[in-house]
Amino acid sequence: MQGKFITLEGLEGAGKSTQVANLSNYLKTLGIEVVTTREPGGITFGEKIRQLLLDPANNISATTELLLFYAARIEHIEQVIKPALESGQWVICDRFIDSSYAYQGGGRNIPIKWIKELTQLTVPTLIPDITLLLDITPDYIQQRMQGRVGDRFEQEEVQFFDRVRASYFDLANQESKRIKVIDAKQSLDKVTQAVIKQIDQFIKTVQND
Ligand code: T5A
Repeated sequence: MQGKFITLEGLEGAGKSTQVANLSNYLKTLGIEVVTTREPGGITFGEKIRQLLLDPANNISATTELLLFYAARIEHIEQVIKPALESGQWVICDRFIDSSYAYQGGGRNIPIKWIKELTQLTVPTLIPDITLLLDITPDYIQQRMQGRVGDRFEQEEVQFFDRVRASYFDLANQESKRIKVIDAKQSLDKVTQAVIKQIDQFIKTVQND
């Protein structure tokens, strides 16, 4: 049986990594085999590209940034995501293609149609089965990131994150069946409950298919 592909999206500090871990533990209690991974990254090659992309010392164009995300993504899909799904495991990925639409499209103003074309060209067939969009407003970023040195994205101005957030909402409106918005400004416990509720509903639909 083909596994299921779950992605988590949202602004910096929305709680994605925390919820990836919580959700993985939850699915394991249901007897589901889970692989957790992240973008950019997931494999050594991707983690090296991640370092390049996040290093504030690297002054690169929006196009270079976009192409680097896709270079990392192509290998990540081929080496990690597809093999896991084909072997029946469920994959939980911290960020995926929606991040490119939101950050490079919304944040950096790269035309969405270019990103769509690049996606068609490079990774045409892999769409998440469900995406949880953990929504916070940009003023939460600082609060959640206290004590951390900001990476190249975290040093962006608030307007950048406003555009990213708006772009995420556009995606959620266009694909309301796949993308479920969760209010991530709530307490950690409440967000965890909301995540599990969405996944329980998703599991029911999978069982009914
Ligand atoms: N990017 C990525 C693109 O531009 N295009 C792309 O195509 C892709 C794939 C990746 C960067 O790359 C960009 C986007 C990003 O800028 P990243 O490190 O993967 O960077 O992403 P971040 O969002 O920066 O990851 P973070 O780890 O910083 O944020 P998380 O995972 O959302 O948040 P988390 O779980 O680490 O939580 C942060 C803190 O908040 C607390 C946690 O305990 C932790 O201390 N917290 C809460 N506190 C109170 N209430 C809650 N509900 C909380 N939830 C978590």
